[in-house]
Amino acid sequence: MDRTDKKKFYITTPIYYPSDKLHIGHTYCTVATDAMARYKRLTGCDVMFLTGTDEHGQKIEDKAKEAGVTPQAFVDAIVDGPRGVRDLWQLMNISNDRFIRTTDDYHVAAIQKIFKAMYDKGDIYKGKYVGKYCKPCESFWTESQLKDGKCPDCGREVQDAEEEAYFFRLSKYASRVQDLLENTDFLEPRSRVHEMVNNFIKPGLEDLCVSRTSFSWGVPVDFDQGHVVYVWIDALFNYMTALGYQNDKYNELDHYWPADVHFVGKEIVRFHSIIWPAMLMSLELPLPKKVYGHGWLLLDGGKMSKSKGNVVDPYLLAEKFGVDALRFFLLRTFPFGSDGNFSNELLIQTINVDLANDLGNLLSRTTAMAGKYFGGTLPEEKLVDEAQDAELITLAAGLRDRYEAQMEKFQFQNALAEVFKVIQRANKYIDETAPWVLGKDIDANGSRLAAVLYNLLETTRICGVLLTPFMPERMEKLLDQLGACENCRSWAAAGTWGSLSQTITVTKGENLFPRIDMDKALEELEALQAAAAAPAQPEIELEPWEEEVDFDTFAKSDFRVVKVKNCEPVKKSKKLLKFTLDDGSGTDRQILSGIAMYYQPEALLGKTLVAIVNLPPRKMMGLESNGMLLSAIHKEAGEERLNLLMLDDGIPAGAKLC
Ligand code: ME8
Repeated sequence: MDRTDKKKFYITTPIYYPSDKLHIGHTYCTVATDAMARYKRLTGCDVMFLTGTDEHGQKIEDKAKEAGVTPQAFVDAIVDGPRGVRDLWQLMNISNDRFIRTTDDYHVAAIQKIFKAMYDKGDIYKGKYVGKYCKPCESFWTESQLKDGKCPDCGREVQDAEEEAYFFRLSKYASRVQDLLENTDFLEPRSRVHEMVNNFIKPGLEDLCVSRTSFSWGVPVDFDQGHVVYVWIDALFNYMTALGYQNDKYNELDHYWPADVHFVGKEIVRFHSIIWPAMLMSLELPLPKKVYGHGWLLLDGGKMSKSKGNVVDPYLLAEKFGVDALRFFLLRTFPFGSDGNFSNELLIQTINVDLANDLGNLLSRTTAMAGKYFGGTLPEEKLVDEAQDAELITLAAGLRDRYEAQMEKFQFQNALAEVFKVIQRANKYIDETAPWVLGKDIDANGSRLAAVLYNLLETTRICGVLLTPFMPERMEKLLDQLGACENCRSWAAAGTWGSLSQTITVTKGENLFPRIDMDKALEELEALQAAAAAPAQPEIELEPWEEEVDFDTFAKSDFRVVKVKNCEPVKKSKKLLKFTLDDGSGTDRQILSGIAMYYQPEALLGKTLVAIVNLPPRKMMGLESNGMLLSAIHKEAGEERLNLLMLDDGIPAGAKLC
């Protein structure tokens, strides 16, 4: 079938903020989106599944500064580095079709055009943002950011201040947004509508501040230097730039937009259900069909967060219990629209009860009996016993429709409950039919035994197909063990009893869901979590030692204290920074240094550094460099680290090092 003949389905996750490594709460939303995308593909839809990372903003800038690296290097490590965001999604078998980073060039350029379009329309205007200012830190704060009324960074007194900023006319769209929320199914679950309307719209929507000048890590407003675009405008439009809106990188906007659903956590529903539609209304663009606000995974009743130190590492859990078991647990246990309490005990219990006991036993008992009594291949002849078989067959034959009804409402937990009702009924059917008794006299009871085993295999197949979006890798193995043909794995076959060949050959394979010893596993997990929480000892690699030189040669090197008067990137160079230095001689000294990956130029202004000043001048990128700044270099966990030598600011420029 051609792509255009299929029903399209565009689904997104929030794009993650790479200020820290992701935890199990982030994994929850992405796994849910993945299950939905896989389900839609199974039903025959043409799916676009987008995820990515939201990489701008003050928090990232601050964290990068703390880590002594540029914001770009900081986010690169969390997104693309080992055990980063991309690695996690690969491990979790996430089938996203696209991954967007808001630092991607095409996205940045598109955001500038979008900002300008709203400005040209008159929906973005320049005004004054009133807040608090900390002079020593040169930082602008809002009232709510203050700590006990003081600067949250240094704890000193702050003063009233104003900052020039751009505003979006959110107020203009208040009644249209209210109408959208109250009179359509745009936002679900319904309880979130009341929260939005009562808490945010009814008290009066104020215009939204959409640019900042107090930090620089963001998309620059290209018609007003010094302003960067508010991170939420930058972030929300990812859903459209990733399809080609205002850029040439992709060309799928007409095909996939509007999105069928945005899955988002409950704390960001406000941005998605008020600000996002208002901006789309401003640009006269079609609105997404739905925003679904899911609940949080809680630990001990509180939201997980790195700052609380109670992060649950998805890597650890997936490696210990298996990716599919973890995926299944997340969606089987917690109702998607509400909060749920995560615990390791609950995870192990779910694996043992649902997967090892119910599903695992059904599969292993059935395939083992088919092997034992028929050498793996069922005979053609079957003896049907209506009275005994009808209930199981009716239940299994109607499962796909009941499952579909729940999946269409994003009720993963209920869809899985439907599947497990059938699995439990099948296990009861084994007890009722007692195949091991029939097997004692194959000549007399062989055709009845064949019918019983067929009913069990067929039930397991239907359940296996419908569980595939949740456990793609394990279910493929399960269907292989059943000998299910390609056609038997389709959506159509999931709704058709009797799709499995009457003379099917099964193979008893590996135990797909081994039982877990709760006490032992909890103990091991605790040890692993403690080891992971302990600060890792990074592997340090040093440069090779140099050969000996005589003292006179060394003494000829003239090392001087220098002060940074100016520092800026060299155009068209990714590596070089151009320094204007006070070396105490009364004439400025220019030095070029290949450290742009490690430092932001403005962070070095006024710093006291060390330079060797009697090297012959060198030309780089057409500019002259007179000397070299000294820095310490080493490798940490395979990555190059560089630290400029910085001295006490009390030492005067020109002082000689000896
Ligand atoms: O909000 N349980 O990014 P983010 C369930 N960049 N979900 C959780 C969770 C938990 N314990 N903790 C976090 C952002 N999440 C923005 C999104 S979209 C245009 C921009 C969810 O990395 C959270 O609710 O802070 C959110 O939906 C998602 O993880 C990303 O959070």
